[in-house]
Amino acid sequence: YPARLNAATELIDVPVSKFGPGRPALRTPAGETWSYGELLTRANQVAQVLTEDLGLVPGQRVLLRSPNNPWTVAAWLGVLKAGGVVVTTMAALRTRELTPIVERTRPSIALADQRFVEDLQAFPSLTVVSYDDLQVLAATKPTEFTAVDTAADDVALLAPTSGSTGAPKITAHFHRDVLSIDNTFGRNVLRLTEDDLVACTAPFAFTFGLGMLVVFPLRAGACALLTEAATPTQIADLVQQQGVTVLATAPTAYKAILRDGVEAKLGGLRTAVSAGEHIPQETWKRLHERLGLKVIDGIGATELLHIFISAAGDDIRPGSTGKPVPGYRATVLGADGEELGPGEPGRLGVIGPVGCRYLDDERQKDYVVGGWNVTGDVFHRDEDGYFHYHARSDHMIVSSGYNIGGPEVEEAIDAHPDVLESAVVAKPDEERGSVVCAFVVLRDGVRGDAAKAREIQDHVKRTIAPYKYPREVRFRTSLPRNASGKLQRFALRKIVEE
Ligand code: 3SK
Repeated sequence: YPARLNAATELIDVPVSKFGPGRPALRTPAGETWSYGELLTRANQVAQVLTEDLGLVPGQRVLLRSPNNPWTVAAWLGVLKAGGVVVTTMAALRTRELTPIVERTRPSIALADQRFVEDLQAFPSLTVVSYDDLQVLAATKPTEFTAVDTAADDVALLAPTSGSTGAPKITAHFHRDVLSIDNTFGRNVLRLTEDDLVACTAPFAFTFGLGMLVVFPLRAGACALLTEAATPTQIADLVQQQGVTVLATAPTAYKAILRDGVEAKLGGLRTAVSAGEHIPQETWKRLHERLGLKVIDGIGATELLHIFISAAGDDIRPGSTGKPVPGYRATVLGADGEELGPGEPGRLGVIGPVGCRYLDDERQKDYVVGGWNVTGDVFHRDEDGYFHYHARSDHMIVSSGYNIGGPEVEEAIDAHPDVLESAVVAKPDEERGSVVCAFVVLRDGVRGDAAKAREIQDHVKRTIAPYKYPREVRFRTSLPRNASGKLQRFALRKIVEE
């Protein structure tokens, strides 16, 4: 990348010249459409509101709080154009969860959808502007704005990540990082075209959503369908009604779509992407059998901004997550940081154009070890260089000296016809060190009693090595998930440790 680079110029000014101002850039289910030209105009006007009315100077941080909608994209680009730094937050967070983020990132301005202004009033250091007011102010501004001449390695984005304990870490990403995710995953794996309409259930505040709905579509001249929180069934309806060609969501949504028997509504998809969690093989296979779709699985991290191991089309090897995305290298590390050979499971290490930079955080030294970004996932690499997922490193259960990968047990439980979903954790046990404890959500109308627990245990013993079976089964009506839909396994661990 050139030394001077403003990511927003590359994401909107350049596409307007390349694809024309009239192409649709953003759509909403309510029928609103913003062209590339309109998005550029509004981003320019937001930049002027920030600099002229709110006194933003380059390097200052601007917190955004909103569900996915067109004004958030304009705000995102406007902040960057004005030389500011975007601080992303999930709309679902409340004052209590916003407090450590605001304290750590110290934004001076917040732009928020009017429905989400209230929780921000708790922070006297913030000038809070609602989108309603932003629109009024923006309408008075000229449509042109020359982006601030930022350096390629000026920080553009501060993205909080909750981590498994819930204590937020703030990842910092440069202007060049924002473009880099397109030059790696976007161009080489996803390959959007101008004809694509992309939908993604992840909020922009989760960098999976930012890439899928802002960075990749804008750079390809494609259109993004922006939806606020939607259930998997609503997503399937939208895909069908709106003619979505590319869907990106988490395995949980694909599982729920299959469970509800509405997968035929995804029939118009050209591409489907799964990230956020490992997709069980059973789910991948069923989508392939029923729709002919080869879902692109991917593992990414907020620390590395987006996906770094994945595969598409004929490169997909079912059961494996894929190979390092072009631009990245990956390895499997042993307990002492040594690189392990094929077939040996260990901690995943990744190096590429984007790496982890926590804002003032001791945990940096745990994440970047010997130059590798150590993501906290256990994988093995096969002879052909494909990476196979085992578990989060904190999701290996050691019982009587046996290493049991949690996801493997969950896949076995989920294959029981009465099970909707499950999550397993290690329960401390005097005799065995720990035992596998399963939290199981049953399908509607199925009774969770001791007989059903035994049936599930026997089913697991028949499906995988019997020593891996859950010695304890607890029935639940749902599993705890965070605002981006990730399972909060730490909440389950807390229950069994009490
Ligand atoms: O969790 C993931 O797999 C992920 C994917 C893309 C971007 C960011 C994340 C955390």
